[in-house]
Amino acid sequence: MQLQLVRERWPAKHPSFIQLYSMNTPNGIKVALALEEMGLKYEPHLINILEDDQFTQAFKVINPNSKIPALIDPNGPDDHPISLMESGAILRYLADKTGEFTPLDRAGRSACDQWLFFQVGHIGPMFGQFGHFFKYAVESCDHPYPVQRYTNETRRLLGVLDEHLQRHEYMLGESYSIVDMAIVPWVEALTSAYKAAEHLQLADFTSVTRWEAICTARPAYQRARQVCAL
Ligand SMILES: N[C@@H](CCC(=O)N[C@@H](CS)C(=O)NCC(=O)O)C(=O)O
Repeated sequence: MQLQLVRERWPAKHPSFIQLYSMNTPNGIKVALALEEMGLKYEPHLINILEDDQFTQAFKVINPNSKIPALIDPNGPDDHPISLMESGAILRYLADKTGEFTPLDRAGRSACDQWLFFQVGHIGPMFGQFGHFFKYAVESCDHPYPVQRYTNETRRLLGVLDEHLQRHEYMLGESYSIVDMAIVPWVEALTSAYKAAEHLQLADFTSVTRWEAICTARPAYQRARQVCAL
């Protein structure tokens, strides 16, 4: 079976645990955070994307798109193992598995998924491109346009979050959920990884700042940041 290739490349000490293949980037932290918050037993394996581990044949078995994070749950639906890619889909899977950090009624679940898709479709790609051009591609691109474009888009999205969080304690209202878990590592990265707080004038977004402080103070968040660290 194909999964055998993955298990041979990254042997499990605890084969009955969920196997996480990741690195502590914002998308990686999201899934480690959900596993920590939900108290699920899991075993992390570092996929070093700086050394191209994501392009190996073994990793492509669990993500043909060669991106972290991915996981294998040996105790998936109907007692079969399941492997999953895409952090949003993984958060949804884990929330469904545990019944935690997600509304269970249909309307609430749809509201949850709309913000989850918003994170995966907008926040991740735009903040990621912003970080790429603002910090990592400074040497290879000296044209001002990409930084301008992604600065504008990042600030626009922060404005969407800020307006929402002026009226809600957390993204889904009173309860911390997988939506907060999906978004907060990206917001934190603007300061910690990209060192762009001043450039983006993050202090303007007072409700985002309030919410970020509450989310990042959670002990699970502090633990998740260290999972699959280099
Ligand atoms: N939509 C994907 C994005 C995953 C993604 O972009 N992961 C980055 C790290 S944050 C990655 O693996 N980069 C390696 C590469 O691009 O080669 C998800 O949400 O899981």
